[in-house]
This record gives sequence, structure tokens and C-alpha cells, in this order.
Amino acid sequence: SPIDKAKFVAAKRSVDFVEDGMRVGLGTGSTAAWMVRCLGELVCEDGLKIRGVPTSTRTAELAREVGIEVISLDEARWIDVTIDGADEFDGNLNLIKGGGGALLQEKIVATASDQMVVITDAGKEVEKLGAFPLPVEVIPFGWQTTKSLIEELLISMDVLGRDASLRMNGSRPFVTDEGNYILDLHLGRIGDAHQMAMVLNQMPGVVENGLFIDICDVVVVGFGDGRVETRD
Ligand code: DER
Repeated sequence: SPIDKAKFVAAKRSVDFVEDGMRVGLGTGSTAAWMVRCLGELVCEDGLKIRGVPTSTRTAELAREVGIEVISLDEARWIDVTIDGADEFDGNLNLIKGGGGALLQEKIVATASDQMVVITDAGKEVEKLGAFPLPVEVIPFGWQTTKSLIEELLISMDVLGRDASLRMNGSRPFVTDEGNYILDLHLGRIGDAHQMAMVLNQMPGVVENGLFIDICDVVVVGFGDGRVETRD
């Protein structure tokens, strides 16, 4: 499909940021999966020497499958470049991430990197963040109280919508790699993303949120016709 083509060409271009000897943060999601496959080819066919730091168990599995040496963030200590997807990005390269439920490890790995490169199809570019539901990772203990407190807090915030919903996996709550739950906030439009990110993480029970503010350095945008544009 045109969207798959767009994701593939963005992923293919993004591996230009990877050099021999690098520690590479490996993102999560369908676009990042293309990037992992492209890197695997370079490792197996061109002898590219890299160590991959995955942002989810499923990315770790795929990386091993395609022949990439996987190490933990603790072993890597620091990362040269992280390549990951996003659900939305705006003109300041601020992001909403977490559609795939890996936002906690993704944000930790991205923050521990010299450079963060985001790869997306063109449909992810927005004027204002918030049309995509904002994922918030919460510990399971007291999650309904946390949800109510967040909805109450949102009343005083510059947003269009204030509903939060527990992300489900079939008939049970979705559980993250760390064993936490995710609340998706249906905000419609976030007036001040920096403030929203700060305020949410002050809430007891909240582990992390999907707003990536001042973290992304470059966005590589793929189009259905095979074109690629870079935003930095
Ligand atoms: O969960 C995530 O943050 C993923 O990177 C997601 O936002 C992008 O997934 P996609 O590449 O499958 O659209």
C-alpha cells in the first residue's frame, strides 16, 4: 500500500545516519521494523558493525532474527543514534509516541542518545499535537483513581477533549513490557505540549507520557510515491 511504501522509503533513508561501530537505539512499530530489517541487511551483506539497543521485547526479537547484535542500554551506557517511529510530529519536531505501547523504553533510549532520528509516513505531520490519543503509562495500582485525577486535571488545561480510556488487549488491559497499563487521553488538540508533558508526570501513579518534547533532532518523512523529505 502507499503507506507501507512511505514507511519503507523513510526507513531505508534513515540507515544513512548509522556508521560502523555505532551503538544504535532500535525503535518500535511498523516503520521501525522496516529500519531494523534494512540494518540487518547491511550487517549481514556489507559487514556493518553495530550494536543494537532495542526499545521493546518485540524489537529485540526482530533484531536478533535479522542478525543484529543486541545489547542492553546498561551495557551500551550511551547511544550514538536512535531511530524510531512516531504517531504525530509538529513543526518543532515534538512528537506523540506510544501507539505501539513502548513509549517508556523508547523515551529512555531516545534521551540517552546523541541523536534521535524519527521515521514516518507523511500522514503523521500535524499543525498541533493531540488528534492522536496521547498514551500515558501508569502503574496498575489504583489506576482508576489515577484516571479520575487526570481527567480532573485536564479540566484546567487548554485541550478540546478530556476523556481517558484504559487501553485494552482483547478483553483484558494491555500490559507494557514493564507490566504497566496505558491510558489513552483523547485530547483532540494540545494547546501547550511542554506544559502537558510536565504536569502529567507530576501525577502520582503516572510513569511516563508519550509527548517527546525537544528530544527529536530529525524527522525523515516518506511518501507513497517513493519521495523522502527530511525535516530538521
Ligand atoms: O509506539 C510507538 O511510539 C511507535 O513508534 C509508533 O508511534 C509508530 O508506529 P508505526 O510506525 O507502526 O506507525
